[in-house]
Amino acid sequence: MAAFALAGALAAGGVDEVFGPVPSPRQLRWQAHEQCMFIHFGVNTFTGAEWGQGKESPAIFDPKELDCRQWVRVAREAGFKGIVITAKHHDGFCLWPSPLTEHSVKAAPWRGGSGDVLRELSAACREAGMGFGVYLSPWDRNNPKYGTGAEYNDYFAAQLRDVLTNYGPVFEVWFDGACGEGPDGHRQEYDWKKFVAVVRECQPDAVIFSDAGPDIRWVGNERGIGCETNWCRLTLSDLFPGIAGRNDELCHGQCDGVDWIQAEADVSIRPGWFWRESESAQVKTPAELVRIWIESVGRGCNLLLNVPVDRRGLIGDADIASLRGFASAIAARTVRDVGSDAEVVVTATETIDTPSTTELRWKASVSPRLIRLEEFVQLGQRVEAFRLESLAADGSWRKLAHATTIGVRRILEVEPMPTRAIRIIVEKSRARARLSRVSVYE
Ligand code: FUL
Repeated sequence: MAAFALAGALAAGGVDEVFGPVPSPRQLRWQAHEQCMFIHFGVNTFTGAEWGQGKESPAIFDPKELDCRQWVRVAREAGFKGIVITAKHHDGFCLWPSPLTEHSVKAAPWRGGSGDVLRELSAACREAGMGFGVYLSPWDRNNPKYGTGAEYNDYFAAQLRDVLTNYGPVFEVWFDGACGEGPDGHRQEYDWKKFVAVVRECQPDAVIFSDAGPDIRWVGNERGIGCETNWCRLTLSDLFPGIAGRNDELCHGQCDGVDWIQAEADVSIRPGWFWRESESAQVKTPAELVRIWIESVGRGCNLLLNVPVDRRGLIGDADIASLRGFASAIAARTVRDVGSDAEVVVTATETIDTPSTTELRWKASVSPRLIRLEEFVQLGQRVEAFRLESLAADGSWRKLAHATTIGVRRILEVEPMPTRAIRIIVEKSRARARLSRVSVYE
């Protein structure tokens, strides 16, 4: 990694000021995870449904071989830094023995009714230094209070408190915006302010995900794809979780948004979110996962890849094989960063109208294949357009790539071509460009 530019640019441009919103310490910590694993698991695993009705009998939940350490091992080998589990999906079945409902593992045959998936998973995560996160669906098709307004909101807040105070540190709380009708046809108005306050009080370091923050936003699609132009900015007062018809904005961000909100790109390794036998032949291939990685992590999102656990309580062989292929393909692409061998020349500019150029020069020729850029986002996201060029044998500069935003990170695949120099030309920036990393992989 060439972590040069900030110092170089500061020297050339003097002390810089913050431009627009910047990430909080908890957002920065989360950003560094880059990729995490999602796990959908619950009664749907045993019925084959994607959305349970809330009437499923807990008697069906019996994952006889459940082993959370296996999940964590698979996640770690694939390069994930955290796991987010569906503690409760829309059907209301709780994977922990919630004292607030009978619709939980308490009523299941698994471990004689004394099992607790959150306990086992949080312990396995802690043991391996893996982040532990929870998805808790506010939509609850089982609970009779759902649709009553304040009464249900108090119930959900208490359930949240239960999950967030009994299982150690939680790195991410995932709120699904889905809001269906209650048993009597009434809709529930969620009290997001209250829910957020509970998270802040019980787990101040956890980031909160929803369609619209307050810490991380949904990327606007369930294909795990970030937008080419991606601003880590939104004006939250203009949005709310579950908002419909704004997916494009969620994908691009709002370039003038007043809050720092990075996108999380979620996608399943299989067609559905929950495991079903019939989809075991449709697990995404390593090549498909690499493409998703380039278009999510490489476009400044964090990736949340769902790997559903099967009826045994294990991650299946097909999913493991694909994840291994994915991890080794990424490792092969990022094995050596020749950026650190380069002499770096930064031509920072005093004004934003003149392009600023960062040139990397090598003594011997290199063949870059993957280039990773990062802005120093602690001072705000700035770059709007840039191009990459490489020095040809005849001394002319050839275009390698042309792109828009950089932000948290930008990974570009380029046609390998031997060269002794490449340069990054920032063509348009909202304030003076500040790169904090340039990695060049052969
Ligand atoms: C959606 C849910 O309705 C799906 O079932 C799934 O959990 C997905 C990640 O979020 O909103």
